[in-house]
Amino acid sequence: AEHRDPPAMSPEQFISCIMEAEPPDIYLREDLKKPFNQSSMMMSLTHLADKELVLMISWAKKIPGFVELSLANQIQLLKCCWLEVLMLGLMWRSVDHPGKLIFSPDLKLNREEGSCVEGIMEIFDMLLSATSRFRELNLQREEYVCLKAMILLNSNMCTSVPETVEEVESRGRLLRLLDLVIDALVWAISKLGLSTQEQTLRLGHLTMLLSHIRHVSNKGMDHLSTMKRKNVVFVYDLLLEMLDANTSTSTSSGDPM
Ligand code: AOE
Repeated sequence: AEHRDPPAMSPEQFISCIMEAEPPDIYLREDLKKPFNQSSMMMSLTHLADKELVLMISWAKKIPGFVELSLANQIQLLKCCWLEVLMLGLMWRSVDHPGKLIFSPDLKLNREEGSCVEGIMEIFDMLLSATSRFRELNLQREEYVCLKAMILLNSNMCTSVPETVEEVESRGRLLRLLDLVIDALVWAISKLGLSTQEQTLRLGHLTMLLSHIRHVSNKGMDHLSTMKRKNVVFVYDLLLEMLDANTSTSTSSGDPM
């Protein structure tokens, strides 16, 4: 599977593949003891994110063409975008619940409940406003799955400098994969019965929202690092293990994070 080109598929086929790749809802199934305090809320959120990250790896592997990228490239992409992908998923789950963040069906928080974790309300507010923007735009499921794939595939576009021949080839495949996703988003928008001008504007508005999500993700990262979570290395090993499942020769590429 090493040197294959991105699959030749119609936007319709591509979208149906990534719709099927969507991870299921995650329940915490814990006795979520409200009222929360700083540590119980952070524990619940972290526990949720851990479960979601495992599913995110399976999700990525189901995106047509992703596993044909070099392993180093796959890892780099997931490392760059995991919080953005989690955040977009959160916004999608919350889009029909104004004022609430639906972390999971059994963990729904409003901004006031954020007051027990230092600095989290500011992040909640940014997440809530981006969610309102998606509500205003009446984001459709087909568009949502395209945007999420775009986040993954675009996440290291301006940071990675390919060095080996393999890396250059992998980057080429990545760029063609991004073209597929853009075509898919354009196709999804074209199904909505808008004028040509309105379709162009919608594409612009939706893609501009991605820069806000990157911004919120950076703020969230800053916040998380002040919360000093320690088992990042564990998750990195898990990531490598899960992506490298079919490759027996392990590449010892780079430092965790
Ligand atoms: C957003 C969406 C979501 O579904 C869950 C969560 C839970 C925590 C939330 C975050 C969110 C939104 C921003 C918040 C954050 C808590 C504080 C911050 C509110 O302000 C995120 C909890 C994250 C826990 C850290 C997990 C470690 C991840 C390490 C990743 C890694 O090492 N690698 C290599 C990437 C792995 C990719 C698969």
